[in-house]
Amino acid sequence: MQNQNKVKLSRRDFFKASGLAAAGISGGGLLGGLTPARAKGATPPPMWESRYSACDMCFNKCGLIARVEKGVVTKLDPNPKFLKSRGMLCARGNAGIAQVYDPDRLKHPLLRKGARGEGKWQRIPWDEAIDMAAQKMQEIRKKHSPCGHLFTAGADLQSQFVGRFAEVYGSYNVTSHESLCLLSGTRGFLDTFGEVPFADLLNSKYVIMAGANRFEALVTPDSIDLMTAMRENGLKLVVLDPRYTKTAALAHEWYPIRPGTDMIFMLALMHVIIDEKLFDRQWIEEKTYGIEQLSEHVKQYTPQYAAQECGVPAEDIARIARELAADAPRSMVYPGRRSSDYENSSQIRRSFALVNGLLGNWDKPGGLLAARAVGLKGVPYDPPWYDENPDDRIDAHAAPALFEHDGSFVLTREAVLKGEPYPIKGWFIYKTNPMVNAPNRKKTIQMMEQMDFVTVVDITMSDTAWMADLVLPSQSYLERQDPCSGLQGSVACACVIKRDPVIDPLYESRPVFNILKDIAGKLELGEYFDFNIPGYRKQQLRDLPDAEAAMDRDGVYYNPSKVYGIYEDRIYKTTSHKIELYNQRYEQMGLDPLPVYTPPQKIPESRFRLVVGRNAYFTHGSTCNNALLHELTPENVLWLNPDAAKILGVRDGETVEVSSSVGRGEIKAKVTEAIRKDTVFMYTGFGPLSKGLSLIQNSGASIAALLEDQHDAISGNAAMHETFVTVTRKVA
Ligand SMILES: Nc1nc2c(c(=O)[nH]1)N[C@H]1C(S)=C(S)[C@@H](COP(=O)(O)OP(=O)(O)OC[C@H]3O[C@@H](n4cnc5c(=O)[nH]c(N)nc54)[C@H](O)[C@@H]3O)O[C@H]1N2
Ligand SMILES: Nc1nc2c(c(=O)[nH]1)N[C@H]1C(S)=C(S)[C@@H](COP(=O)(O)OP(=O)(O)OC[C@H]3O[C@@H](n4cnc5c(=O)[nH]c(N)nc54)[C@H](O)[C@@H]3O)O[C@H]1N2
Ligand code: SF4
Ligand SMILES: [Mo]
Repeated sequence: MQNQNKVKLSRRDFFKASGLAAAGISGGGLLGGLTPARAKGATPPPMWESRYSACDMCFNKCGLIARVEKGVVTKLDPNPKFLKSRGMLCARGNAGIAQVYDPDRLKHPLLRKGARGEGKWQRIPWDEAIDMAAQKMQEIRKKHSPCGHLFTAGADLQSQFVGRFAEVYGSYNVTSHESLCLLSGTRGFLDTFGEVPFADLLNSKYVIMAGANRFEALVTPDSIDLMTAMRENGLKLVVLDPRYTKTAALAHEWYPIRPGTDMIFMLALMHVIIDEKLFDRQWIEEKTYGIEQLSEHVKQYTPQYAAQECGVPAEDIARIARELAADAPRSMVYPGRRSSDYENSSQIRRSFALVNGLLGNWDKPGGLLAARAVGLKGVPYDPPWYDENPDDRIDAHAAPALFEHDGSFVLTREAVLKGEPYPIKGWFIYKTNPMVNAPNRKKTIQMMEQMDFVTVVDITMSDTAWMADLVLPSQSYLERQDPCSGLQGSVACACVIKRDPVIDPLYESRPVFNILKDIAGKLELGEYFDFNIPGYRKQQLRDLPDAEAAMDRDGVYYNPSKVYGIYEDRIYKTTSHKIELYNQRYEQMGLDPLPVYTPPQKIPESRFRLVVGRNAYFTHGSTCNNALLHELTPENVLWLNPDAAKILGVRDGETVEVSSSVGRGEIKAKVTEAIRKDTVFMYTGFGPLSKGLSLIQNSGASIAALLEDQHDAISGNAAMHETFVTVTRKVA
């Protein structure tokens, strides 16, 4: 990644473009706002205006500057003042224009006419759409109690309003993308450190990256800081991945680990570190709980035993342990992000956390960091109480340590399908696409089919919208006004951003805030939405008097809060108030207080393990149909190792049939050394059901149709790497 160059180029371009370079103005504060004051008659009026916004092509929210000519966005550039992304905008960020002006965008409210999923729609006016949504919600609430309605929202600055609406309407049943994404990792780290850490990659010397792909799955500032530290600070990167990813390609060492065995690798690292006394005794005594139990526990996990299981040679495991310990606390096992992998992912990720806890890679330069103070405030409200409601969420107790606000999508779906412990008959979905991103598409279809009414708010006819009753066109991120959002953690960010419209809204699109406010009004809940976004922001910013002006001037506000040593005067939010090497709460709950390795299920004869992942120029299911990005990834293909291909008689580029216990698909094979013999891989988002995504009709296969819906035993997070598939050559 040529980020340094990119920043310089973009800056130069920006100054050249805006005429500021010629005016001899340089540096700070992006020159006091983006539309510069000019001496009367000195220069012709600008050809375009530059406006701040924040990218929304993925969750990272990188700061951007939109060039607007006659009300049209003609270019998106990075905001050089935005440190979290180090002044970067990735390929997807640049392609935001193609999302806003996508001819496939939803243009007006649509009501289903034919059978569900048949694709027959009737255009209706907004008034009618709002009335209908409100009336259906009222009916469902009366018949089944407020908890008979499910609300689902994805990663967005306005998603908080969906949560607020659900709460005042009275439903506890709220899910999000998070239980398909990171909750098992969150569990593992939260139950060790009492909070979820950020990685100080820029200042680190040694990083083990397992089950993460930071040079393709971009997370800012991590992706850029990792590269900078490798180039400039001598950081050593060790990657464990069954695929030869771009991250693996750039790493100092890559091990094609046997999938599902990372835990024993981590336990063996701890075996060596403890056996050879490579940890800081004072740190362990003062800050951690349970070293005796951990020492006893890891005795059995010798590098030799681990090597047999995970395939990394024993001498390499021992050497990596020594190297990692030698660089501690400026070293880390990187926490990763998506952890929706295995049925024991919470414990796998906890083993990552334990190595860091043992070595003291915490709250100091180059290790894992606590969240920084940003200062943004919540906007409290007092929701009504509904006596008729059941006691709990529909998925309550289906896993021992569910997160209260997100629950588990796969366990919620299971309960909805059974109708137990109570029925759910309404579903409101905003900016997330479970038909594509939840495993086992067949079950999501069944879930849709047994709903009385489904409302989807999206910008395109996603597969989820395709299955709905009412589809409402949303404003894109460049058209809407959003509340403030805080970004905390790492040296680069303790900052606040906001979004203001860069252009007028296209077609009849509306923000979900207005949609919910109007529905709330009809349900006599108007008092809970009796505000506007600027007023809401004022409340969020009540303790940050300088923030609004900084955001207007620079597109971002930074809180100069403490980066390191946050825990010098703070107690850990764990049972022992220390870093829990041994988890007492797990012990009380009957869970393993220390991660116990059990081998992954053996791959049956003639089958492959299917794993998921991404590349740097698409985001899940939401960019496959983007005209600019589609050119780079026009379809998905099945990665297949040459040895496996030979046995199957499959040649590169040939179409194969892939089948699992829940579905099948046809897809071209990509025969490549970049994957283990026992594993196959494909990208997400292709093979859509929706006929409203014109570029990807009949392109590739749906991975959601193939993935089985196992879940992590502790957190209920989806477990997407537990599916075995057969691959057969398609005879023409
Ligand atoms: N370009 C781009 N960037 C993104 C996103 C995007 O869609 N596109 N999405 C964002 C989101 S929401 C998230 S959560 C993050 C996710 O980012 P990451 O946390 O980096 O997750 P993945 O990209 O899924 O990478 C997981 C890797 O684990 C490998 N793997 C599979 N099984 C095993 C195993 O048993 N052990 C080990 N060691 N490795 C295994 C897979 O081959 C894959 O390369 O990316 C974010 N950034
Ligand atoms: N097979 C497989 N499944 C996965 C993953 C994987 O790698 N492989 N990754 C998992 C992870 S880490 C995550 S985070 C989840 C993500 O899962 P999702 O949250 O479903 O993510 P997206 O596919 O980006 O879906 C976003 C939806 O919002 C719509 N949208 C985009 N912009 C706007 C807007 O401005 N307004 C509105 N209203 N809608 C908008 C898009 O059209 C799309 O339908 O998927 C998980 N599932
Ligand atoms: S990483 Fe790329 S797509 Fe994601 S917010 Fe930043 S620029 Fe946008
Ligand atoms: Mo994610």
